[in-house]
Amino acid sequence: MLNSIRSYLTISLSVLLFAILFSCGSKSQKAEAILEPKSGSNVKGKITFTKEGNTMKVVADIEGLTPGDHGFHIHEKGDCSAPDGSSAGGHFNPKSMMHAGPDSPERHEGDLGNITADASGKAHLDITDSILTFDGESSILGKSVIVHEKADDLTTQPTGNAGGRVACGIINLVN
Ligand SMILES: [Cu+2]
Ligand SMILES: [Zn+2]
Repeated sequence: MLNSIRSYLTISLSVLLFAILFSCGSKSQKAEAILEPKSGSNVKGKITFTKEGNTMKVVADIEGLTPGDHGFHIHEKGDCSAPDGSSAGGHFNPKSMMHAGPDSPERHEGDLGNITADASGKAHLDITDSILTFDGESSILGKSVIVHEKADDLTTQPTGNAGGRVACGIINLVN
């Protein structure tokens, strides 16, 4: 009698655990970074990262920029504390690649190219990326997004010569 109750409980618990694990695994994961101004700028904004199958959708809305192109990267440290954003370290590069543009198969994982501000200083970006991930050592979670003063030339090593850092935000999972 006691044995059958025990095995019934064991089976029930296993089914429950399996159900919990399965529902977590199948949920689409989303993260966001809220930008704070750096280097005396007025740049603000939000970036969302949504995992869709094997790709990552990246949507950014940023304001307070000078018109034109601004380097837009994920940097290796989730630390925006320095007034000039230098605490975020270099470009996120877990696979030791060269700096390049977002469409290059060999690039820093964090190389998202440029974001372009209009005459009013607003920039909108909506891209799908095949390299960014939330999994393992290449996960962008806990890293930071940096927006630069100048355009990323997609060539100069290892920074793209994008100048100072005008905004910084840490990437965190959201529901
Ligand atoms: Cu950068
Ligand atoms: Zn880079």
